Amino acid sequence: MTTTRLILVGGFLGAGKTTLLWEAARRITESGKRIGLITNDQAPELVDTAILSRNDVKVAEVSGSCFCCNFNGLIDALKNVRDEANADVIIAEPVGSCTDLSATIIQPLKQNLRGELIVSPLSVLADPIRLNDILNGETAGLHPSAAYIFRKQLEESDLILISKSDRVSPEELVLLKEKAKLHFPDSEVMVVSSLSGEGIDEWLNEVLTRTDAGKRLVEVDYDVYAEGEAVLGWLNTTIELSGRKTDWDAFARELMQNLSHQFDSMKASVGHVKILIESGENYLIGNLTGLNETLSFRNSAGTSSEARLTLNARVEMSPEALEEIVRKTLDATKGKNLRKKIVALRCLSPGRPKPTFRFDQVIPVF
Ligand SMILES: Nc1nc2c(ncn2[C@@H]2O[C@H](COP(=O)(O)OP(=O)(O)O)[C@@H](O)[C@H]2O)c(=O)[nH]1
Ligand SMILES: [Mg+2]
Repeated sequence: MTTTRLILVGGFLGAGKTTLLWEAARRITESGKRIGLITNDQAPELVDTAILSRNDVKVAEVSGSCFCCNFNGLIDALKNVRDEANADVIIAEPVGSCTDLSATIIQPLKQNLRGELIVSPLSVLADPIRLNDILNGETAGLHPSAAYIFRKQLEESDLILISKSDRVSPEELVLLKEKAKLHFPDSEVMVVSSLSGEGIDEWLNEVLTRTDAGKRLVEVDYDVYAEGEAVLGWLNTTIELSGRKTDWDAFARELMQNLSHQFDSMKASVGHVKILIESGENYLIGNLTGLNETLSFRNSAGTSSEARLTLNARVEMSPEALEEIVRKTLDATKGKNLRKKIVALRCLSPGRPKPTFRFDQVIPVF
């Protein structure tokens, strides 16, 4: 069996992980290497998997549990991607509310797949606006226990990647980088933008050559961690839309605006709300990663009489309340003659994390 390299890209919900996976996959493929991707969620019907699969690379999904609580699912996915795509490099994106990856994933992988898998330094992405707030001792609009997870992710990282650098001025970035280094002196800090391309090759150069993964373990209070996850309602749904010709981009905007206004008016903190509307070859992605001002759209699903909507929402409220809001908003969103057939819907609040393994020492790499 040849040695495959695994790059884990962590970071809080909405940090830009999936966008970076897409961009990295493109660049690695261009360089002549074969790549596979692994997504992860508490439930199936994942927008990320659907988006990444459009990139013509092999994508495996570990759903129903995070990597650390379903370590064997991660191993199966790794083997599946490696064998089917004959992958030189695999990039895996853990659930955004997950932490303690060094102790629960990286050390067990280093021990159990020695000789088969080279693990790259743990990269953790952080949205610059949220990061700045966290470094200032605030909670970035999150529940304090969710903000604790955000900080723990950074603390255990080998590489902190300040993402979306195109959204911040160069002067602010310099300050932010310095501040991040002061707070997390054991991690290296880099700056990337999947949009402008800044820093991506530099980061790839690090993670494609280095082997110092999971250099340290951090203490994690699992009661706080569990609360940080449990405050989020989690909803994944796929809906078939059909009827009269509909402008799907207008439909998407109305749906996301309505959802966003409701969450804002309830002061419900948004981890991430993401939609994908696919109509034939055309598709549109909508993203909300906080207050209404964070709402953004990419591409176009055009106008047609049929489309498929996948919606993932992680919002601070009970799953029941989240489901009611999503159902009502969908009903109220334009296209009265539009049929909306729910083909899958899962709504939950993540249970207490119970990792398959938790190592208490760093496994050396020879
Ligand atoms: N401006 C900008 N936005 C980005 C960048 N990377 C991701 N985003 C946006 O951030 C939001 C969350 O991205 P996503 O990759 O889904 O984050 P994830 O939840 O960490 O996987 C989306 O609206 C993306 O379009 C970037 O480099 N620049
Ligand atoms: Mg993602």
